[in-house]
Amino acid sequence: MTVTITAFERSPDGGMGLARDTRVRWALEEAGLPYEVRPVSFAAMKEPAHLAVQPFGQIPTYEEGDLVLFETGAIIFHIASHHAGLLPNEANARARAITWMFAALNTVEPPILELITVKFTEGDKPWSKERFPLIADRIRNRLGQLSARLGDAEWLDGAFSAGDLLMVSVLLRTRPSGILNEFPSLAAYVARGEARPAYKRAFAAQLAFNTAQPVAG
Ligand SMILES: N[C@@H](CCC(=O)N[C@@H](CS)C(=O)NCC(=O)O)C(=O)O
Repeated sequence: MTVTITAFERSPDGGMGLARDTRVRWALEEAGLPYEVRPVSFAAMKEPAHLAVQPFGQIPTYEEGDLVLFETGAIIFHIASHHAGLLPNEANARARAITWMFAALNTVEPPILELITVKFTEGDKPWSKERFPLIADRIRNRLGQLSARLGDAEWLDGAFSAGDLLMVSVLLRTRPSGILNEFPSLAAYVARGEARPAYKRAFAAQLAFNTAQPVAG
């Protein structure tokens, strides 16, 4: 059955791979699933047709026959549940990998998103300069804890899993600020993720998409 995802018509990052369709593309590539991409403009994202699919007016979404999903965690969990390679079979190992999926989205990503918001959406506010270092320190705290847990392991818990896929995707968003490189073991962990052939295919696909000819009109 054909899988269709949505992505920004033009990602604000110009193809750096930081928009959330990249993590879904990566999971689909790891699972070996072909997919199509439906571009959505910022205006269309807030219109009824898209809101019927994504109630918060965001990308990405995932369509597979009658099934329509939103939220990258749920989409990647669905892909990982139906295809080999992203979640271990053994029940406890599987539960731990799912724990890391939640940790990536629920514990590590929130302060990273705050930094992006204060920089790009609230950058003109008088307090943003003071707030920025406070949030940066919150990210450093989380990354220090994560780095301590990872130690010199290759992945977070045994073999590469959807937990690593989400954690690497989230950590990539700290690279532009320079914070990722303050944690060499996490920078190396992210580089291992980026070196996976499935990630490379996903990155190349989103780059081609975001740097294609400008949309007319
Ligand atoms: N929790 C959602 C977040 C989705 C999200 O924030 N998507 C961004 C793109 S990466 C978006 O559509 N932003 C535009 C907007 O919110 O108006 C998920 O993981 O799918």
